[in-house]
Amino acid sequence: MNFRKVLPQVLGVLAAVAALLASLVVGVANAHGSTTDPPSRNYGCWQRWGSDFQNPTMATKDPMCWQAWQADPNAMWNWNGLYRENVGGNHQAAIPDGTLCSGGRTQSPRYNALDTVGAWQAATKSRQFTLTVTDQAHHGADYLRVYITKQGFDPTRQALGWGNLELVTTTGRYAPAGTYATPVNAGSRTGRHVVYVIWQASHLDQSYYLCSDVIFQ
Ligand SMILES: [Cu+2]
Repeated sequence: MNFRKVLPQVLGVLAAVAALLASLVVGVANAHGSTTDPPSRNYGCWQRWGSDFQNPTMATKDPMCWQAWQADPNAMWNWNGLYRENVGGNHQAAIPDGTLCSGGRTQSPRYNALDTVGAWQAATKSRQFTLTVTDQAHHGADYLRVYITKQGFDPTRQALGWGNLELVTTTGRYAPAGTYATPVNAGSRTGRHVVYVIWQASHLDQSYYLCSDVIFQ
């Protein structure tokens, strides 16, 4: 066999294999999604510290992210994977009080530290804002359900339960796309709150449970 003659074909096959592997890696890394504005707890920690997660100053600058990274870095690397399957729409039955931000400790212990009570870094928002869920996998949405904590609830001192939330927005369906945005009206709320989003994906019964910390001006 003349190696020089087959070399271009060998290189062609290698390039095809490399492209296939790259697409598989991207496919895994880009599966699913989260609330990206205002950022969910683990998405925010990934945004702020993903490229600097071993920096010891995180412990004092951003202590809630620090404890989450210590507990399980995969909660941040997999910021898009906080979901349950086959809940059948019975979200409150599937998610006990005190575990709302980990989706009822889904894939435990990966996301458990997202339930930790404390002063998570919060995004400043006006009371009428646009909420965006990023769907890297283009699953579509049967609906987004947006709750906000009642005025007076203090997420820095109290564990979050269903009784602390008020439903403020339920959307219709979204065709598969990269992002789904909805206007949200927080009414007369002021100060620190948690925005809680249920994203019911459309490709199968897969529901996402997402806590975002905000401060309303
Ligand atoms: Cu998914």
